[in-house]
Amino acid sequence: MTTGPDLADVSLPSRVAAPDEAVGADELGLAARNHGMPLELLRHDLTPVGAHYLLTHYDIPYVAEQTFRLDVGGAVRTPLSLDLAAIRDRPAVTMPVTLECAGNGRARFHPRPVSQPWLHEAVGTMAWTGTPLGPLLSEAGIDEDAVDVVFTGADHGIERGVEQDYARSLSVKAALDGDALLAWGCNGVDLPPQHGAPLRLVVPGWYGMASVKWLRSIKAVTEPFDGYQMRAYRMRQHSDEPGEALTLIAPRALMAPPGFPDFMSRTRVVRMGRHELEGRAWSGHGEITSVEVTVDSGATWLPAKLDTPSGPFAWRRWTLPWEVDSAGRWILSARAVDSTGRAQPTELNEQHWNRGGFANTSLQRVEVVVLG
Ligand SMILES: Nc1nc2c(c(=O)[nH]1)N[C@H]1C(S)=C(S)[C@@H](COP(=O)(O)O)O[C@H]1N2
Ligand SMILES: [Mo]
Repeated sequence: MTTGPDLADVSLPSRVAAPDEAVGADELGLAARNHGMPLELLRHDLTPVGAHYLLTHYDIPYVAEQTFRLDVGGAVRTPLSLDLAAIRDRPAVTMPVTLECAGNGRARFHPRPVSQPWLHEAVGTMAWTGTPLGPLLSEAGIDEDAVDVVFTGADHGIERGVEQDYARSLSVKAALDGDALLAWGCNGVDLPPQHGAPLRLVVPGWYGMASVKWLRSIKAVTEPFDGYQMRAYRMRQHSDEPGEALTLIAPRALMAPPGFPDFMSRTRVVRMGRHELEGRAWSGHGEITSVEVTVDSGATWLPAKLDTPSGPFAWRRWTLPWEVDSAGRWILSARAVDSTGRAQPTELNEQHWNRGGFANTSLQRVEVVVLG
């Protein structure tokens, strides 16, 4: 960690926007780098590679495949240093995994925590190809007294005055027994640079911050890992409280916007007749067991039909026929419940605010004008 006079101007504390404060140029800059998935692509089971959302805290590092090594060390019996060929020679699996940024929905909080200003679109599902993490760690032989496994990326930056390599940890148990992959491919192609080439971690069911891109080192440690990114991703009301760590993804349903949009407002325009509403729902805690949809601004809720998901960590498609027989203006929305009973709010304007702007699963508001 480096702090000092040179970093004074970048050591600012996190900030919450004033009630009427517009998104600033710094937030716009982040939004332009870290694009979301256009919501109409919720119609696709797998998100096309270039349309999956992106979240990169610093720069996309240049990592040369020829000289790449993954170091596995720390509190292990047999430290390993593997090149890409050795990793790709290991048993491979391909599985669809829905990734969602913990900050998805942040810009819809009132007041708005100033950071990457996601509305709804920080989500995507790709078929990730890689080798399971657990067996590799077992071969290295994690020491009995190790508690966490730290994953470090090749990217480097400063956040609130703290200079760092991007690093996150999992407990030894989650790393050994979980479903995490060391992935080199997505949707049948090699990882592109922006998604972590040549190798990244993918932790199914967890918010995206756990899935470390440009992975260069895995280290078992005997003290709980307390790096910057572990302290940052916590639910807090005030900046001085410890807060609760973000882990698994909370349930959410989104609707592919029906009809056609107005260019600026994105308000939807729909003609009278029969439409099929559709979208996707997901949860890191368990299977989605119900999706309810409102077509009358929250007055009534109708059960949607659920398709079979393509895997235990992939979003689930839902559909609902919608017969439109009168002109008007409505808010449409959907709400998800999972097998653990976790659920989205029941009211259209209900929000559970926190200072980091995390896990905002307040309901989507799809504004629709029905033409007469
Ligand atoms: N090395 C590294 N890994 C990272 C990040 C990062 O900035 N650096 N961002 C994390 C966050 S916050 C998210 S939401 C996901 C996004 O993955 P994607 O850009 O492939 O969609 O990557 C995670 N892994
Ligand atoms: Mo994220």
